Amino acid sequence: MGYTEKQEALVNGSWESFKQNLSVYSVLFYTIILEKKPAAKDMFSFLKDSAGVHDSPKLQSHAAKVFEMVRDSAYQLRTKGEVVLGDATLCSIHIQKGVIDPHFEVVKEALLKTIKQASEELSTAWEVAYDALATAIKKERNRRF
Ligand code: HEM
Ligand code: ISQ
Repeated sequence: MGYTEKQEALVNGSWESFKQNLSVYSVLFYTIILEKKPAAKDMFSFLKDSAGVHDSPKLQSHAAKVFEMVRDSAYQLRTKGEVVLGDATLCSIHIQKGVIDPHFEVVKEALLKTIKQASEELSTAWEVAYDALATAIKKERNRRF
């Protein structure tokens, strides 16, 4: 079964809730990631030198970008049935930072938990969109190396 309009609407709805309280949810997102994988702290330039996770415009904009991309993947899945990466530099950044496959599961779990907090309802809509995007990123990486 393809990605439905209903699934896309669900993603857009919870994205709105997420955005309305971006400072809270972006801190929550990073906190869950670092709980799972404390070493990830040194990977992010804007976390490296701070003790713990603190709200900042940088933190918010980086976190928002990830959610925004998953939201865009939901749109792509509904309209053309696949996810095409728009930004080719994205893969280089992740390779350069040493991101490996298991990290995608950590980010996935944190993203789903954060969305659940923001919207109280969670279907597989976010999960399907995230997985399609993560697969596209990994595929592009494997194609290059
Ligand atoms: C950078 C998106 C998965 C670690 C970025 C950037 C984007 C992005 C848009 C560049 C600009 C920015 O940070 O705002 C995504 C998406 C992912 C994903 C959509 C999953 C589908 C991961 C994973 C890790 C990771 C699994 C591993 C922990 C990083 C790091 C940077 C980065 C360390 C550089 C941040 C910096 O210091 O500037 N990612 N990412 N990403 N990503 Fe990801
Ligand atoms: C992954 N890639 C880029 C930015 C991020 C911000 C928070 C958590 C994971 C991320």
